[in-house]
Amino acid sequence: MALLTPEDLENINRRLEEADAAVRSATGLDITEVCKALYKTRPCTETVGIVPITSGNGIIGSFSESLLAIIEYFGLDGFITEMPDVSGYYQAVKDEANIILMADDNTFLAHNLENGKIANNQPCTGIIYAEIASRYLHADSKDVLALGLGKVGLPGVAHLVKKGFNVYGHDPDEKLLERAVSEFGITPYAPEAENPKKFSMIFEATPCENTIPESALAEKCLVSTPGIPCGISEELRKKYNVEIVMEPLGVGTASMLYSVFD
Ligand code: NAI
Ligand code: 1J1
Ligand code: MG
Repeated sequence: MALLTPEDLENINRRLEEADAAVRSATGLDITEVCKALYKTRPCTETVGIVPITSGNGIIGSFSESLLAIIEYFGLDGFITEMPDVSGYYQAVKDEANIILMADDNTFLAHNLENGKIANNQPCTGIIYAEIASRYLHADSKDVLALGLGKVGLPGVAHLVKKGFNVYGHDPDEKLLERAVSEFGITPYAPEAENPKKFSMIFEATPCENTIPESALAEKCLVSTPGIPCGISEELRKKYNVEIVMEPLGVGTASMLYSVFD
């Protein structure tokens, strides 16, 4: 699992503002409006308790602080517990958090203690980046390219298929590709084909660079990607006038929160 680093989280407020502007430019809606359209929920007076977790690779510098900045950016109240782990969870509940946010190396969850709803970051991230891709105002068809069919990518693909999009996908892991073909009916994408297809919407969810082949890029296409590092070079972005939505933590966290609201 590719873990965030403190460098990924530098200037989180500026990154969120840029992502909000990019989502608005691509879809006509901001991040909050996409979340509301996606989950048909709204925040009321929730207080979010953020519990630092020391297990595994331990506390990531500024992870909890970034989550607090993110929830405040989206207009919610919250606090970071003084103690980590079980003691922190106890404090969060005692201090009347309505929603708990906490992450170990494998699972980043949001748990709404009022209504029992629970969310996992990986599917919530895949679903919102896929939703953003699906709402591209300059789309030329219902064809979407999905690169990376793992824990984030596959739920995004499932969401696109459910919304009626034609999904073309690739993952070097043949088992994952086969599963996406058999379970969701996607079309394997072959970049080495003679007349490779071009896409106006690309959803990328890999931990690798240069995953997006030049031959797949339509002029002014949208790349919607949670993947860190970015799957497309600066050079190709400029050459094809690519619109890009990419942000390390806040967009996925907003998706988690709206998925556990009433
Ligand atoms: P994963 O390991 O489950 O899946 C990644 C998949 O990408 C793998 O199946 C791998 O075979 C595939 N892949 C590698 N190279 C490829 C290529 N050239 N073309 C197509 N597929 C390729 O990882 P997971 O959990 O799905 O995370 C994906 C990325 O998303 C990671 O970089 C992770 O850090 C990031 N992430 C970002 C979040 C955000 O809010 N921005 C939230 C959660 C994860
Ligand atoms: C670990 C988070 C690891 C990631 C979204 O409490 C702490 O400081 C640590 N235990 C947090 N997960 O890096 C995922 C979450 C993007 N990557
Ligand atoms: Mg995000």
